[in-house]
Amino acid sequence: MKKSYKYTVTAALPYANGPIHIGHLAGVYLPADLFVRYLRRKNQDVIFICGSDEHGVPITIQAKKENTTPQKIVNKYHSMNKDCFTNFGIHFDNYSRTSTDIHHEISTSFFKKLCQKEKIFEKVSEQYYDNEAKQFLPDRYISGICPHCKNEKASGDQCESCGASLCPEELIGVKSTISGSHPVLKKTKHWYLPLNEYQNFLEKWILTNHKNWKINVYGQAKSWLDQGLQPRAITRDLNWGVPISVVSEKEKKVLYVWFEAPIGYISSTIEWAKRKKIDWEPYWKGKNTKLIQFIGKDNIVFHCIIFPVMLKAYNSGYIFPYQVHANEFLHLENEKISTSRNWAVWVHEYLKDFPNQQDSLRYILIANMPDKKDNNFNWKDFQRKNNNELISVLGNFVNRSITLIQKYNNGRIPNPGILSTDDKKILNKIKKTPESLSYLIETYRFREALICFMELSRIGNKYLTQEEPWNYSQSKRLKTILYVSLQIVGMIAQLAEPFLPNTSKKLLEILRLEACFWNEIENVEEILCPGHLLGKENSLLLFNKITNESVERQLHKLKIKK
Ligand code: B3M
Ligand code: ZN
Repeated sequence: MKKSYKYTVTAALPYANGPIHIGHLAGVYLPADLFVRYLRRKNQDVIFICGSDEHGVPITIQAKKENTTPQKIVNKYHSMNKDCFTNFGIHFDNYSRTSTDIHHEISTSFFKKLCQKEKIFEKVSEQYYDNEAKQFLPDRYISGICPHCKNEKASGDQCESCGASLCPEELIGVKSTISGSHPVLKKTKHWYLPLNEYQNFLEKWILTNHKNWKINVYGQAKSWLDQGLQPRAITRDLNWGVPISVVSEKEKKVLYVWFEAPIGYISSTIEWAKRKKIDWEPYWKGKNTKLIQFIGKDNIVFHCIIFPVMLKAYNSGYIFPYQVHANEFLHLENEKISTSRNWAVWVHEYLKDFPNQQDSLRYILIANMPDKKDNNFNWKDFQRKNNNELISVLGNFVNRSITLIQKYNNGRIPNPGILSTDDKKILNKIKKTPESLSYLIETYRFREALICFMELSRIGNKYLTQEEPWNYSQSKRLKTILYVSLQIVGMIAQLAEPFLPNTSKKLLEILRLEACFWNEIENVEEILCPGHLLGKENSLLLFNKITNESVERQLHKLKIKK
């Protein structure tokens, strides 16, 4: 990784219409956080950008459900989600929101400039209208049968079941989700982004230059291109959203949420740069900047087709996504997570039920990450992975090593003495781990990276069991075994952070070790030098056991929801 690069890493802006659940973490925010923590430990210039997506029909539907206003909904869930990410340890450089003035300013100027440059066109067409509710029915205000997968609850802009992006006229047997009535067609004017004019650009940019994208991303983008791109409306007859200034006040038209939300990454960056008093442009226009975007699979088309076309049409030097990383969906107890059915593990509730156990959840969500296909979270597996892997493998090895060195060498790293062939093999193997992890993380193989990281503890446990240091009392051999074990513990402490940041911090404190950059770890002769004194015997408890009672309590909570 060249130091000269900058990295702009974005995570999909969650709708501020509900709390964050484990599916959001496993799908988007945890892989993004792991990747950014790794880049920071590689001493890279990286910004991590996110914020609340506060417009669109999902917000107004939730406001209706909670019998309140959209503004109250976004205020409630914006602060709830911002706190939730902070408390869980997902540290963005900026977590903004699309109701800010700066975002309204930037997204409307983006729209106006596309108008002026005639990169978008107006068209009057017939759109579905609900005579009872007296309003047009865009996006989730209309539902019908998906023409692709026959899902009966597809909405006017996308099908949650197969991820297809739709237009209302494609749906079969439509009905209004407001009044349930059958809508009529009524004329209205909208502005359209001529995606079809960018077919060749996208085919070259994606199909030729980005064959390296994950198969689910490349595949979905390709299927869109194979079907042939059509112009897409980028305005809506709604009164909640970024108002467009090209119509008279009385007509309530706003920017389509999926036109302005991706611009939210840029406005969040500008807001951050203003606060830091630095120039934002290098992060969005620098020729040595890599834009890496983490999203869920139902957002692929907006990030691979629509947003790049907007940037291309706007034509003022914006970079295009270097990587769009989309995970599949995480299920809960083998059922689809559903906000509306309250079938979820809400992160803020997890933090209350399992205080200071963020790393236990990080561990299982990385281990079960839905990277290539949908995957599942269940509470019994959570208990098993925490107790039989984190505690019995990682925690146990650290505990044994620290207890031994406190007992036999007063907590001081001994001279290695004469290293056996096995000792040398182990030291060489652990020295290669940073490089192996770099390869796996930089190719977004986070589950394999976690397995590679945990291998250090497995090697350590096996070493102690075969060497049986307790049989040597004060001999030279004992000191060599202690030296080798503590090099492994030191490597674990240095490499844990992207996966288990809280554990890494605890371990570095126990070892009285500073976190060093990844490249330094690769080149250092030994992580803990002879003579180095460890911290006094503070708690060696790295993880709490997950009890049967706590699992039963969670399952009971879910049963109530069934
Ligand atoms: N608010 C996430 C979703 O579809 C959507 C992401 C916007 S990223 C610009 O739930
Ligand atoms: Zn479908």
